[in-house]
Amino acid sequence: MKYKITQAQKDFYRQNGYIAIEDFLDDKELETWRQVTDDAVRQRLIERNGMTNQNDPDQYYAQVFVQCVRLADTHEGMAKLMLDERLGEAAGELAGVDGIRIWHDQALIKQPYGNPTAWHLDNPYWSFHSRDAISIWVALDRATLANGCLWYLPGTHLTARYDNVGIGQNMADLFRVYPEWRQIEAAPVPVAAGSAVFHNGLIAHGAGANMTPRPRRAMTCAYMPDGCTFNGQRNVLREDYFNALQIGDVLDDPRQVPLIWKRG
Ligand SMILES: O=C(O)CCC(=O)C(=O)O
Ligand SMILES: [Fe+2]
Repeated sequence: MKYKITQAQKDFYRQNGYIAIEDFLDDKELETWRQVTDDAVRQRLIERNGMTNQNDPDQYYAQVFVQCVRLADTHEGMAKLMLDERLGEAAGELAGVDGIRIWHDQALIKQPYGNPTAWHLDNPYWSFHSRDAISIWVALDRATLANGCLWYLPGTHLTARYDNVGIGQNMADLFRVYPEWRQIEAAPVPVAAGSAVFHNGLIAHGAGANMTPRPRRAMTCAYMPDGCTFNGQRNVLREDYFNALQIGDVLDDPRQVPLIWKRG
């Protein structure tokens, strides 16, 4: 795993809000991530009882991708992959924070001829607000312009706000709230299988349709800097924990938001 971050990578990330790290996983690790993700997704879809968008009445969104959230909660192999301190170190060094907690993992499988992923921001959905939240997106298949690689509006993390525009069917809905971003040239990030793309929780990003007859698989994880506080939104919080929280409380339950890395 190529988890050691260089100064040049930090500089690029801070300025643009994303960075691709080619060949982040070696061949053996990639094979493991593929197997574990396929197994965890298969299991989750059989359960059919939560944390997947495949039960949603919104048929458009169900065909953007198969989305399975917090697979590490129910799959031991996935928990082992996600709790890896090296992932936390890479995320923490890029973000420039002192500790990294898991917010949620998420498999995103864009199916053959799946719909595009409209422009959106991630952090406004979550139960904490932070300008330093960061996610990792690992390509389990080569991600290309043809099958729905990620696209970013570089630098938008610097001016984004926390109001949630939501993700709908229209690619351009985000620009109703951020008209000043309309003129920004979008940057596609095609990557080889096993590569990782990190992005800031406030950067505008999306993906094209999958115009191939093969799936575009990605395994991702969203991270919360240590010390973030509850903003009142439920998102993926367990019901009992959510009910016990007051706005402003530090989110530090080790089951809900495990700390995977702390600056030494
Ligand atoms: O995989 C995609 O199409 C979108 C990914 C995304 O929005 C994310 O990882 O936050
Ligand atoms: Fe996203």
